[in-house]
Amino acid sequence: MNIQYEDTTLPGSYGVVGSFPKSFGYGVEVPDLEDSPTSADKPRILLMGLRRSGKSSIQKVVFHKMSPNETLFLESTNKIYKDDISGSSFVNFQIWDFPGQVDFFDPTFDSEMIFKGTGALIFVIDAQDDYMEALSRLHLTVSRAYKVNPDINFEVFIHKVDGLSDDHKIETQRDIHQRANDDLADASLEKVHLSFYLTSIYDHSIFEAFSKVVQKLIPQLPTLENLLNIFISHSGIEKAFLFDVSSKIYIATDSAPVDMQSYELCCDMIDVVLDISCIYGLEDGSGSAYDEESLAIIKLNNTTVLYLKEVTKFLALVCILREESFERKGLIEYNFHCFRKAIHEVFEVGSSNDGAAWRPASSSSNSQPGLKYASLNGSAV
Ligand SMILES: Nc1nc2c(ncn2[C@@H]2O[C@H](COP(=O)(O)OP(=O)(O)OP(=O)(O)O)[C@@H](O)[C@H]2O)c(=O)[nH]1
Ligand SMILES: [Mg+2]
Repeated sequence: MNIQYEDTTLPGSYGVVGSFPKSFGYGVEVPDLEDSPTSADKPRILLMGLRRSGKSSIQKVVFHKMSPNETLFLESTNKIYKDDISGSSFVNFQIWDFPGQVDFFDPTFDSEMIFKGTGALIFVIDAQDDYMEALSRLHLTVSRAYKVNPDINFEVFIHKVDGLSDDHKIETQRDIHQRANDDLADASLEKVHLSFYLTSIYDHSIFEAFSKVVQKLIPQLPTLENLLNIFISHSGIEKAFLFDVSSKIYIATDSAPVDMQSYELCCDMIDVVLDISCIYGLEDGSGSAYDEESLAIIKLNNTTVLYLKEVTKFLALVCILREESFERKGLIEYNFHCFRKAIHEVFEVGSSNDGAAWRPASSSSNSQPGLKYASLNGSAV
């Protein structure tokens, strides 16, 4: 098959991510010119898999707010669709959506060029279909890509699991995991690590899986996690997520385990805040629904409080806490102020004139900005 490239920069589409090198700029607005060095250098995530496995649907639902039902009308992809999502997202990466019928043996398929600058390769398997062919294609794809670039993160989305019972889901994941790793071992490629996720566009699982894929590509992740841990432990907060507002991907959370319900609550809160802000917050319909004044507190009827606050142009902190802890609102606000300052230090403001560009402040991703938080008993730590 003759591979062609389609490069589209949709208005309001996301900035894109790849393997984020230290020099990587976050959310920098760069014009996306075909084959320009900037465009080529952008780290990228590839979406591969058999025809109709759901690749384009994933990309449209996560990054273009398409509703899951609308994906029924998507046409089959016949060229590589390069989606540059800088401009409205914290993470500056590209997503390349491949046609299902890529022929690796076609001379026009330039695997060097495609896999060299790739941070993550997402292989989508339709779990509602017979997956044997998908497994052999997965093996072929991974071995090809690994040969060119052993640093790629290989991520397998066991997709469309909305049609499966819970037992069936677990069994399918176990079986796919086993077979895929056996195939790699048979080819003496046991060094290659595959990560598996159960996903569906009909719930939040696809956003959660994408969050984890993106997090692996952020060199500052340990620092962000530490900052969140310190922030929540001194503020009486149960769970905190640092969200990329436009995609609802969380780029970091504290180290307590994530349960789907908490994540869904926080995603829903972002929707509520943006919707209310769009309807009532924009003067004469202009401006942005999310800005430095964005702040929301929602009290649920089960003594839980949700708290959302702007951190940067693209990021928001969303926390879940008990009503009792919220009585110390001043303390939380003070600690948030410290947290926000620390995040700004981590992603030192870049040189772009609107202050939207973020760059890693130092090459040491574990360095902690020297900030003091107030603790619950009042002392600074
Ligand atoms: N039930 C279910 N259907 C899905 C899901 N994701 C995608 N689909 C459906 O799967 C069909 C194929 O989706 P596409 O996104 O076009 O698949 P693709 O992998 O891009 O296909 P090609 O471009 O031909 O390679 C569509 O009818 C989608 O509605 C899912 O999570 N659950
Ligand atoms: Mg497609």
